[in-house]
Amino acid sequence: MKLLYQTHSPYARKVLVMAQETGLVNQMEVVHMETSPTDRNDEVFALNPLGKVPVLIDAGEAIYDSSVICDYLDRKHDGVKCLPTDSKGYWATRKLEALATGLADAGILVRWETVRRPQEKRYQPFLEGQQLKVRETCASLEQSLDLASPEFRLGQMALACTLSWLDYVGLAHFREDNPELAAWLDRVSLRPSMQATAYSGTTQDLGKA
Ligand SMILES: N[C@@H](CCC(=O)N[C@@H](CS)C(=O)NCC(=O)O)C(=O)O
Repeated sequence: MKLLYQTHSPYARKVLVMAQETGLVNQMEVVHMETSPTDRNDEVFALNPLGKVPVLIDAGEAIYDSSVICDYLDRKHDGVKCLPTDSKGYWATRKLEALATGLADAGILVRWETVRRPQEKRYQPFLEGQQLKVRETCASLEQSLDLASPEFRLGQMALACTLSWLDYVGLAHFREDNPELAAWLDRVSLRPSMQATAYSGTTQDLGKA
């Protein structure tokens, strides 16, 4: 299998953390790809018409997005499933993953309205709307997540990748308001799967390369 990856993507890291946790990483070639909506990557577009990574190539087929890849990979190993098989566990995991992915989406939009978009094109109400989503989601997780649980399934993997990405890009203020969540992140960040997939690099938008 080949994974088109990006070293600073929370979505791509979620897939690689899962591959590490399940041992599937040993069957995978991981290739870094730079992507940005302002800078077309032909190699990625040839496989995913959305032009986004991660993309998994297996048996000649391209699979995307990160959530679908994780589901696909979970059917390819015999260890503890990252998506629980019981209904209650499955839906709780899916919901947490969706929240974590949405949190990454909002964080990326915050970056567009701050550092990525040219200053004169930034829109303050939109920025504030995305910042509100980040704040509300972190506050909700601080209250609702079972932070003492040792469980580390797809939902927790996605959340760890998103929160550590917020740290990585300088949006770490969620830590002040949500100390339990921050402590949880620090704890799960010690896992070998997280240590092996630390972020590096930065997105190259048009005109910023
Ligand atoms: N929903 C997608 C999001 C993937 C995504 O946005 N990837 C970014 C890298 S962090 C990307 O490739 N962006 C390029 C673009 O938006 O054109 C997933 O979960 O895989």
